[in-house]
This record gives sequence, C-alpha cells and structure tokens, in this order.
Amino acid sequence: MSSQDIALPPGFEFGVAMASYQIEGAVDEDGRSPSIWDTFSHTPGKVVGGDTGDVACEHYHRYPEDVALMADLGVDSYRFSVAWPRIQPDGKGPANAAGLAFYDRLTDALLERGITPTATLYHWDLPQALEDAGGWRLRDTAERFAEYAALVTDHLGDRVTRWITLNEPYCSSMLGYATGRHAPGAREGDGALAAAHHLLLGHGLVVQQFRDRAAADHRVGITLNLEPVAPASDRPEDRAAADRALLASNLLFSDPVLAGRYPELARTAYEGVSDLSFIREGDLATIGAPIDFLGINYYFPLNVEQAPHDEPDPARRTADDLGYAQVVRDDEPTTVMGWPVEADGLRRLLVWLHDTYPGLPPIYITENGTAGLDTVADDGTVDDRLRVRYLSDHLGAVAQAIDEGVDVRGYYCWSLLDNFEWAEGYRMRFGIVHVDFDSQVRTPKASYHWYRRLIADHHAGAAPTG
Ligand code: IFM
Repeated sequence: MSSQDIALPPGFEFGVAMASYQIEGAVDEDGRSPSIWDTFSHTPGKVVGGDTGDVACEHYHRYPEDVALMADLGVDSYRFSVAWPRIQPDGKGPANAAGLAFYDRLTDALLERGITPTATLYHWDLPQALEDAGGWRLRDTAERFAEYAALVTDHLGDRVTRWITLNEPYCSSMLGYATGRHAPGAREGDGALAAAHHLLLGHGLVVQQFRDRAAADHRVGITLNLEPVAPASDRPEDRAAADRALLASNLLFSDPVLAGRYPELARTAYEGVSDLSFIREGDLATIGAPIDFLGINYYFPLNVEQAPHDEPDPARRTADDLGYAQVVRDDEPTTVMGWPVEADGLRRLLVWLHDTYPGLPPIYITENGTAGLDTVADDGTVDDRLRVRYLSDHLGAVAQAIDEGVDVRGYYCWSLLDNFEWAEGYRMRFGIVHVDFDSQVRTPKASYHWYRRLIADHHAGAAPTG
C-alpha cells in the first residue's frame, strides 16, 4: 500500500514513541536511583546477551540530535516516558530538581521544533526501593504513584498538556509478576493479580487528581496493549480458552478502565489462585472515571487453543497459567520476535473496542511497529522494506477502522530509535533509525524516509488551500 492509498482524515496526528529506560542511559547521573529494570538486567540470565540499559542510546545527553531527527521527520508529537527514579530516587518524598530538569530540557527542545510532547508517567521503571517494599503487589504503591505523578504534572504542566498514566499495565503486572519474563521477575498468582489491580488504581488516582489540578484543556489517558483474540478452532474447549485469553489480555484491563467493572469470568478463571480481596469498595469507580483518550498499542493478533495448566494445583499457579496456548500457524508471516503479522487485526481490535464500550473516548495508536535485525549496508543505507510494509499496512488498517466509525486521532510509530528491547536486549531492532551501539551513530532507515514522505504528503493534503 503506497502512502497515497492510506486515506487518513485531516488533522490526524503522526508521532514516534520511545521510553526512558530503553533509550536514556545515564543511569547513575543527576541523582537517579536504580529501578527494577537496572536490577533485573544486571541479574545474569535475565536479558539476552547480558544487555542492560546502562548506556542504551545515550538519549539523556544526545536528546538534541534525536529531537532534530524527529523534526526532520515532520512528526506532530513525540511520546516519551518520565523515569520515576530520576524524580523520586527513593520512590517517595520531594522531587529531585536535577531529574525534572532533564524533562524540562527535552520538553523545551520539542516545543522549539513545534513537536507536541506526550508524556507517559510509568513505562515500567519502578524505583527499586518501592519494589523492595513489595512493589505493585501493595496498594501503597498506587498512592506513591499518584504522589510522584503530581510532582511531574505540576512541574511540566505549563508545557505538556497530553498525559498518559501507564504504559501497558498487562506487561507490568503479568510479565513482571506472573511469567517473570520482565522485571521484577516474580512468578506469582495472587501477587500478579494484585499488581494489575494496584496499577489500575494508580491510574485512577492520577486521573482523579488530574481533574483537580490540571488546566481544563489538558488531556489524560492510559495506554493498554490489547489483542484481537480468536479461538484456533470451533471446538468448544478452544472457544472457552479464547474467552480466558480475552479476559487475561484485554478485559482484565479494558473493562475496569472503560466500564468500571471486572468481568464475571475473572472470579471463575482465577478460582483458587486469588480471592481478589485486594479490590476494595470504591476502587472500580476510581479506576473507571472518564478518561480523555485511550492509547492502544498493537503488535499482533492472538489465536489460542486449550492447553493443560502448567501447574495443576490452583493455589500454586501463576496468574498467566490459564489453560490456553497461543497458536501460530506455520504458513503465517511472523516477525523476528516470532509475533504473527496481521494488519487487519488492528482494524478488528479497534472495531471490537468501538462495539464493546459505549462512549469510548477518542483513540490514539500509541505504539505500533516491528522488529528487524537491520544492518547498515556499505553504501550507508538500511533496507528495512519489511518494516515499511508493516507500517503502511497497519496505517491502512487504521484508516479502514476510521471509515467504519472508530474515532482514531493519531498514530505513534514504535520506535524512532533502535533501543533496549527489554528481555531481548539490543538484538531486536524496532527503530526507523538504526543505532550503532558502539559509536552511537544514528542512521535513518528506509522506513524513516517512507514515514517522512507519508507525513509530508498528509500535511500537504490537509493544508488549507488558497
Ligand atoms: O519495546 C516495547 C515497548 O516498551 C512497550 N510496547 C512494546 C514494545 C515492543 O516490544
């Protein structure tokens, strides 16, 4: 699909997204304390190749060069995240002025280039001090999060008007506390479900205080990673497995936020794993308070079949052990991450959201993109045509969803730079700009040039004539 074939409405915004621990480096500068990801990545065997975020893309110092790349790309907005351990090294108490100053510099550089800052308050780098006290298993962490958020929004709120509370609470809770694939690397049942609830409670508390403190034209939302879920066959057991997969990957997060409820299935699916007694009266009203927009991160569809539980005894089961397994057909295209590629899945997901939640707020696609093992050729180019295809097909799917009535306002490509891809380290490159992690040289890939043209064409087409 060429850029001319992607018919997005006038005013549609284009952006790029990145996150603090994946790019900043400078992990012990200006008072920053360790986060759970510093601890996890320094634990042998947790990250491919023993990679850490110690240096990453050196964005903490090289941000002017990176903002210049964004300006040249022509994006309307940059979605970044604020590192909690830079702002509150102990996870509580007054703000560290040197930490805030970095986000001042970044915000000012963006605004000087006419790029709208979109700030995410939590993209997984919990101060280690808070994890040592119990982390997201504790209700108290939700309260700490709201305090931290107030420090950041009060300080940057004169310039940043679009805020995202959490990035992908599914990953922070389920990968962090159930599968153990992400920091802090726990494998729990009740603890992981409590973490999910307390993350959402933290979101709700921040929305509540945002309404009290922020200017009327400021906007707040949350980013969820959701998948269109389908059974791999018509067998009743696969259909039931798909219901449980839908619960775990979507409804456990989308229902409380968008409808102020937990799905009934949660009680039966987690029976014996957790009594869900961490949910207190009034929590769902807090979590379900209206938001101004919903951020959606989409990477792949989820087709599932029934599978035996890893652990027969529910009392010893981790929260991800729900008796289903993802099915990827041999003939299905997949990325180097092993993720199936299906652009229409994004359209289906958006239409499902629209049909499931009356009063759905406007949507931004806050992340979408694909990994490659990209290298710079002798002539200095990076041929990532698979990424061009991926991005263009997915933007086409967004355009179709808009045609079908879904209110999607913008799209952020993940990611501008190759960066620290969590447990996969630096091997998996998601950037539209290649980064040489030895020299820190940035080289725009073919996808960067393609996206640049698409944005320019869109802006030209949308510009008022005469
Ligand atoms: O790199 C991550 C990002 O931090 C969160 N969403 C998915 C991306 C690709 O895995």
